[in-house]
Amino acid sequence: MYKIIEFKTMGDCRGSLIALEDNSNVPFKIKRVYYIFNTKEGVKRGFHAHRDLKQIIIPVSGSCKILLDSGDSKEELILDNPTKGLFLDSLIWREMYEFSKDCVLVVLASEYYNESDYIRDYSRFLKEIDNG
Ligand code: T46
Repeated sequence: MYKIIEFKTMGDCRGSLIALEDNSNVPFKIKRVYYIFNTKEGVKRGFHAHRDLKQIIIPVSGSCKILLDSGDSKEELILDNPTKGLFLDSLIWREMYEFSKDCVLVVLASEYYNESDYIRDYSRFLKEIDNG
């Protein structure tokens, strides 16, 4: 399952501000935050799913495309709005590409980094969702 979460923007004449809080506009306890930036032209990232991890991806600057694959259906989204976060539940295959030069993705994660939570092989992903 995935969905777009629209964040409330606090704005005044100086500009805009968005606050993210556990179990409020973020539907899990945030254990880790990382950011992806300076992605080179033509590079593709992702190509994995997570067994348990939930995340929210926020394009705080620039844009990229993301292909989301549940095993049954695929959808391509454009991430280009810092007021909208993409919530990704577990067991969604993702591929990211067409990063603009100024693209910065901030990612909020429900768990600490754990390589054994990654499914990096697509046929293994299909098997795990079938058995799930
Ligand atoms: C995801 C997408 C959206 C760490 O050591 N700690 C971390 O917290 C993370 C996220 C990564 N790493 C290491 C693992 C690799 O050696 O950093 C390197 C790059 O990670 P990766 O190749 O997994 O990067 P992406 O952009 O393909 O995927 C990342 C996240 O890993 C992943 O969870 O959903 O962004």
